Amino acid sequence: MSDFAKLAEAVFRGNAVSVKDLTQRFVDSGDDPMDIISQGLLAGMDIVSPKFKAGEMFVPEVMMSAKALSEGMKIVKPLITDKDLSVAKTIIIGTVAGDLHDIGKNLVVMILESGGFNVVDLGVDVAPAKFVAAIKEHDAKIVGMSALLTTTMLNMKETIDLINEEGLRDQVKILVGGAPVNKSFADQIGADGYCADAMAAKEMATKLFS
Ligand code: B12
Repeated sequence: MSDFAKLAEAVFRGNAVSVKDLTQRFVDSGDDPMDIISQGLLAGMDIVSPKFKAGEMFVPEVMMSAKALSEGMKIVKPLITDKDLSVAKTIIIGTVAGDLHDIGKNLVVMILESGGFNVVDLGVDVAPAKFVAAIKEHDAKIVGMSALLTTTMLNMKETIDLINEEGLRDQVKILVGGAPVNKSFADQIGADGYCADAMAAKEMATKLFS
């Protein structure tokens, strides 16, 4: 097994200690940070994605892989120059106003980051005005909203309405997710897409940016 394959394997296994150790070793021996990311860290998530989709891996295991990956990313990210991380790939994400659930949203954040996106996480209980301010500040092209309550999912519409009022709707694609949300609700409120899970979010974001 090549050394990068060992790193990928450690990500897949969710072994954060090993990921940190191997990543640091690659950095110390002068490997290109982008190679460490693409051939090691992201390659590990590429093993995870189809297994999760096929029901061979479950949420806690995926979270361990994503956490292990983020430990490696912490080491290499400061070494990446602006030319490597395109600002055009910025995604704003948050759990909508009144809602404090963030486990699923955090998983989406980790998986999107593993896909090389620059994710600005606004946290939980995010008011429509805060989404709007963040779109303007970061010149984001995608906004992701999460809601776990049937009451707060209505705040997705409030947020989209404000994005419209502020004249920003043509600039951004809007993705929604969370247990009570579905495709028909997404269509009803004027979102661009609904994703059932974090892997689908990564696939859709990749498609929207390409
Ligand atoms: C954990 C949990 C909590 C924790 C939250 C901790 C945290 N930090 O998130 C705590 C204890 C705080 C909590 C509180 C409450 N909860 Co709660 N909670 C849950 C529970 C058990 C699990 C949710 C979860 O994390 N799922 C796992 C994640 C991985 O799945 P997920 O969130 O769906 O995310 C995936 C996808 O949906 C998608 N996705 C998610 N977000 C996004 C965003 C985008 C952009 C995209 C593309 C995709 C995407 O990708 C994710 C990963 O694959 C659910 C029950 C359930 N089975 O859903 C109830 C549940 C959501 N809670 C419920 C309720 C009622 C409450 C409370 C009102 C309880 C109370 N009386 O206080 C409060 C509300 C607090 C508030 N204001 O938000 C109800 C909601 C009922 C309803 N119809 O609205 C549920 C369904 C439980 C139930 N059966 O009654 N809760």
